[in-house]
Amino acid sequence: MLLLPRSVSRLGRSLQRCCQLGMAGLRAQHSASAAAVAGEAPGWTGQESLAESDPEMWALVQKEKDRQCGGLELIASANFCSRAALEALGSCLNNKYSEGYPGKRYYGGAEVVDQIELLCEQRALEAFDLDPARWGVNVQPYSGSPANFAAYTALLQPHERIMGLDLPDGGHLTHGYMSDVKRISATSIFFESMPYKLNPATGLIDYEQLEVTARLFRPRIIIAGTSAYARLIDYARMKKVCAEVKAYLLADMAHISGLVAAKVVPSPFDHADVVTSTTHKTLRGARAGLIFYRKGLRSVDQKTGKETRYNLEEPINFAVFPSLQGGPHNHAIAAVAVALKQASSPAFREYCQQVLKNASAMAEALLQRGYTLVSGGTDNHLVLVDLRPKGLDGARAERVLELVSITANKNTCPGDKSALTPGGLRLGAPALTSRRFREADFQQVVAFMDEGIRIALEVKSKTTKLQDFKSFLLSDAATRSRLADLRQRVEAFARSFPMPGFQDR
Ligand code: DSN
Repeated sequence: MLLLPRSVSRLGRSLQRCCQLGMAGLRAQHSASAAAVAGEAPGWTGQESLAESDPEMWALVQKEKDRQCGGLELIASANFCSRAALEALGSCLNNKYSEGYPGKRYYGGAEVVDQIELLCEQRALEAFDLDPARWGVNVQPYSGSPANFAAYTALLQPHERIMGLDLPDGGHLTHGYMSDVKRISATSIFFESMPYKLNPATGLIDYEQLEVTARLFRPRIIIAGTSAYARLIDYARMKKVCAEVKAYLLADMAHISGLVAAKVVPSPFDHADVVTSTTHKTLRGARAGLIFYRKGLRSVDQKTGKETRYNLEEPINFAVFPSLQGGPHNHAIAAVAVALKQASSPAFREYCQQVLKNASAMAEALLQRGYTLVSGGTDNHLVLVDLRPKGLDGARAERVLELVSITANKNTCPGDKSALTPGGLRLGAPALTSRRFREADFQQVVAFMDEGIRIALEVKSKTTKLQDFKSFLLSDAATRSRLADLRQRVEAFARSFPMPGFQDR
């Protein structure tokens, strides 16, 4: 499947490039090639391919590509970006500095990147069916964590209060995570955070507790967003709490933004004041972040009739640049624009429908094999398996699966004490669905996983600590042979599916 560098195809590619460069380029290329043929050190032209310029790095990229093709990617936040978006990402747009915003830059020569950024903004609003009179968007955040920090910086004074789902309950670091002994995320260092939790009995967000805590804590922002939660969020209920305590509702839809664009899950835009997202998870674009903000009327006082208008656009734009970031990554903005165009297509909607069907098929297959799922199932793109009833933990399962080319991640379940050996395993359907896996294929994926978990259980019964377990996997001949056999079958299966992106990178 992989293209190996061959001098013939290299020459062909060089010639093709020369044709595109015109006569001056052709001459420069010819002298560089002639020097190479004569064995002289060629001058730097910057037109050498990665394979020519840095074979060591090229080989590592090939190795990673091969790993991705031969593996079953089940990290719930992962996806495979399209070739079209990757072309924009790897383009000359990388070269352009353009601090500021379209029409208001600190550098000249920004006329094209202005058009690119405006196109990206337009496509972002269109992808989520937003009226430009009611919503605006900043497309410059480098990724999701900077987007969240910028949103808080815009809306809050230092040490004002936020509430988000606790990280061990399926929230995110940037929703104010702190441990019992340390403020971990900058969002808990520079702001005061109070978590809300899952109800351990149901595995669902404990909205009652959230309401009680919000009345006591009086946060300025409540965050509706998750990274390891298999159910839908009740945005209307959270908005009601926000209205009562006069907080903003910020929805971090990073995990589900593709599903929202495809309208296969409820939209946070119906209720939130601010919506943040990454662009590379279910949205399947390049890695970047977005901040959507409301414009226009915010509320009308019931007694006095006094109108309050949103004032989010200027503070959010100012927080992103110049407060927190420098030059926008124009190559990423262009690649996100490409992905947003794709996300508005009927084909993308079909993809997202299939993501939900596949996640559901995975949940069903796991239940049939006797696994316990947090919340009992899934309504979105992921499932959270609670391995504790099987007598296993996520760390051991993750390691065994990794050795058989199945990529998943350990995850805390409600009530877990250790983040290093938590009880759960998070499994997502978006990436493999981009490789055209369907429900029956996910049943096979679960069968492979189940084989791996059985090996993990046997090895656990013969070892003590996690480190012994890991060493045994690599040293015991019989176990190694079982792992090799399973890995070979997993990889043969995985390689039979197509892969988005470039063929060789
Ligand atoms: N790393 C992402 C995830 O796995 O959910 C969150 O940022």
